[in-house]
Amino acid sequence: MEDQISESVFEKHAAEAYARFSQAAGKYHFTFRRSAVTCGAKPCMVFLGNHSSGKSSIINWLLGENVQDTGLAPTDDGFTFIVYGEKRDDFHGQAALGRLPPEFAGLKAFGDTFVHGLRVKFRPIAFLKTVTFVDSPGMIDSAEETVGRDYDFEGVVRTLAELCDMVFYLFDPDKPGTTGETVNIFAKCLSGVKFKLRILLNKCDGFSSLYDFARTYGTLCWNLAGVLQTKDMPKIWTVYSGETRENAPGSLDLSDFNRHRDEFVAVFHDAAARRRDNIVSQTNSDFLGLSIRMRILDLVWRRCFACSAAVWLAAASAAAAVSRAVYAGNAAGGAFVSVAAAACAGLLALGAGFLAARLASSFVRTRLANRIDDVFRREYRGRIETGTHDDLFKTWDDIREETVKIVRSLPLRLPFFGELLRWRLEKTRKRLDAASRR
Ligand SMILES: Nc1nc2c(ncn2[C@@H]2O[C@H](COP(=O)(O)OP(=O)(O)O)[C@@H](O)[C@H]2O)c(=O)[nH]1
Ligand SMILES: [Mg+2]
Repeated sequence: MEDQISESVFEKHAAEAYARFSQAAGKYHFTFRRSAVTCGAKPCMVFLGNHSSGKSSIINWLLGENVQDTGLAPTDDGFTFIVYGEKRDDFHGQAALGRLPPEFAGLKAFGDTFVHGLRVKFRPIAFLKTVTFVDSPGMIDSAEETVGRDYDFEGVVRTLAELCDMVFYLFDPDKPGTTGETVNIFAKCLSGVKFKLRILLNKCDGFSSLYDFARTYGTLCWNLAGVLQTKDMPKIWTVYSGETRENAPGSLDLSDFNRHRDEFVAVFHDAAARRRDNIVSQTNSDFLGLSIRMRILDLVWRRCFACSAAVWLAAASAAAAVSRAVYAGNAAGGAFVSVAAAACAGLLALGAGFLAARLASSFVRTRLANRIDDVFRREYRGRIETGTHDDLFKTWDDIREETVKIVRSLPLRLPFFGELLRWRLEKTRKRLDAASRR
């Protein structure tokens, strides 16, 4: 009970923080990875993998009911949310969109084709009181076929991976390779959220011999090594769905797989704790990222402002001097001629000043973009020297590339009191940190 209260206090703080800083994030061209936190929402698990890798079957098995259609032929063309409801009800398309858990409301941005394939199924299954499942359509085996999707499939997977609390990625012995869309998904969509990823080698009940299993497991590891850029080999859960079976005559002994499968099921028991961990780490990296982005862009803006102001000042003095000289030079032509000539010369000098200020500002921005790591290190020198930099470098790595692009070319219309905003952000970060430890 106490846990629940502290959890909801933390979620409340996190939700408020996201709402309070969403406008500032927009100004600093920063996209939050988790754009909203819904207090009291259930942990959510998404299942990805080739079609017929057994995603729907494993969900049915976990729920103890055939909620999803299964079969060798592709049975799904869209994503299905399976949610707890007192009454069983199925919703498709637009109707489903309105019934998504609130944190997923942003999915509508993926367009009509995506929404058309969307389903929300309400089921009165006790297990669903603690967790929500998302079943996905299968990946496409060859990279060329990905163009066949009428919506941004990778974008949807990326968003789901960020919002869900666990990502299960299934392989089956028929396709232990990581080809086509699978490669893209691993490389693009799951970077930064690999800590949520659980790799499952499914259908382990189908191996006919130890040799058969070793060959498949080896192939999967070999293929994963190419796409998962980690030094350590990730854990691969060997599972199968359906009734627990003992070894059938002539096939592989299943007792080890059964043990492994129990471990896999146990993961769902601490789903709530996992959600909390995810929100803590995501809010931490979101707000630290925003704080770094603000600090760097504020500095760039200040430098540009100072440089442009200096150029303007010089241009204004030059304009005044030129006007005075032209006025004196044309004194013989009468007052009107000399004033007009002086004004023209002054305006020309100011125009040149305007151009020079713009050039100077763009020069400053290019220079800072080229030395962005030095800028970052100088700004955070204190924290780096004292060793109190926690996730500073990792967060900087995540936002560095985009920051360089912004510094180089995007318009900077920053709030005038950036320092004050950053001070408030830091205060909020500390408050969130304290709430997460409670
Ligand atoms: N032997 C075996 N077959 C499975 C297992 N899981 C799924 N299947 C079969 O694989 C096929 C595809 O399963 P499905 O759940 O529809 O895959 P999905 O496309 O990933 O949702 C079906 O014919 C299932 O009966 C499993 O654990 N063991
Ligand atoms: Mg399926």
